[in-house]
Amino acid sequence: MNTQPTSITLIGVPLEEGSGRRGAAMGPTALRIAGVETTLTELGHRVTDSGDLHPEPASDLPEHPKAHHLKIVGAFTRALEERVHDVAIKGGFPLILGGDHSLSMGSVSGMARYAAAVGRPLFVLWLDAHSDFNSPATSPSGNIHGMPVAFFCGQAEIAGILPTDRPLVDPRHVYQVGIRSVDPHERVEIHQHGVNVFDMRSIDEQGVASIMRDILTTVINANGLLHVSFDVDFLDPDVAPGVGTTVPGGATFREAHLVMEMLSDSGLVSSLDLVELNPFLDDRGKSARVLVELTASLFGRRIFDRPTRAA
Ligand code: NNH
Ligand code: MN
Ligand code: MN
Ligand code: MN
Repeated sequence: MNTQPTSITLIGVPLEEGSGRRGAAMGPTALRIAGVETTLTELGHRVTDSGDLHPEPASDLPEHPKAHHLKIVGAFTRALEERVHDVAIKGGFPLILGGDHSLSMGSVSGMARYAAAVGRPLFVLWLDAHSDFNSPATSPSGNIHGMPVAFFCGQAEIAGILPTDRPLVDPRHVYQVGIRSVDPHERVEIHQHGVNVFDMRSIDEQGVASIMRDILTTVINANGLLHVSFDVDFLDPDVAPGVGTTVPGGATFREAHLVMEMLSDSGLVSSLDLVELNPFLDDRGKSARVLVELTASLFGRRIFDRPTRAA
């Protein structure tokens, strides 16, 4: 096991306006009730809960017919970018309690600024049923939670939320695992920009262990930082029903668990989003508990310790 005691800062992001339905704003509360802080403390980490962000809507941003609730999502993006960067630059690990997936425009941009400051490339592991590579021009829904990857790769400049000269993520440093719902334009875009996609068929054929080993080797060889963005719908709906956009045929509990254990062994993870949990749709806290369980594995909980092996 390779998990050093870590200074973790919890950042609650009660944002649901990016998702086109209500409920995800209760995500941070559900994750707290499911025991995220005590679970991590018991594993030996120092945990600080910095509370929830509550930014005022950004009055300088326009109403946008194809990017719904831009003033609210934009305000959260700016506030979270700043908070995540500040936690990382002080040596802390930002753990973001979402909130819908549009928040990753802020968290990943904040980590990209931090990575640029320390001179290391940022890699992103995107665990999701969806590619989230739409832009206002291509989105079938206008919901910004389908756009964050395109945004932090510089491919969806949504009306000046953040400066265009900010550090961007190289799309070839994005690894998407668990994908099974991609819109027609996204298909073209992710291919064109070189995003690495491991869809459910790859998981079936190769297994998550082989996929993760390859990804982690690439990050190690590049001396990279690794941001993990965990969308609840990565999991099969039977495992985690508490999400607005269930897609059948997702990752099993064991597959997700193994991903987290291998991430933990690698010691490469710099930051984590837990997103799209919708407690209103959940089954008696089941999905919130699963997320906390998986987070514990990422932070060193083991069934048995194993001799360390190279990734
Ligand atoms: N691709 C669809 C859209 O852009 C759905 C996105 N929904 C998600 N993404 N839950 O993870 O509207
Ligand atoms: Mn998503
Ligand atoms: Mn999704
Ligand atoms: Mn493009």
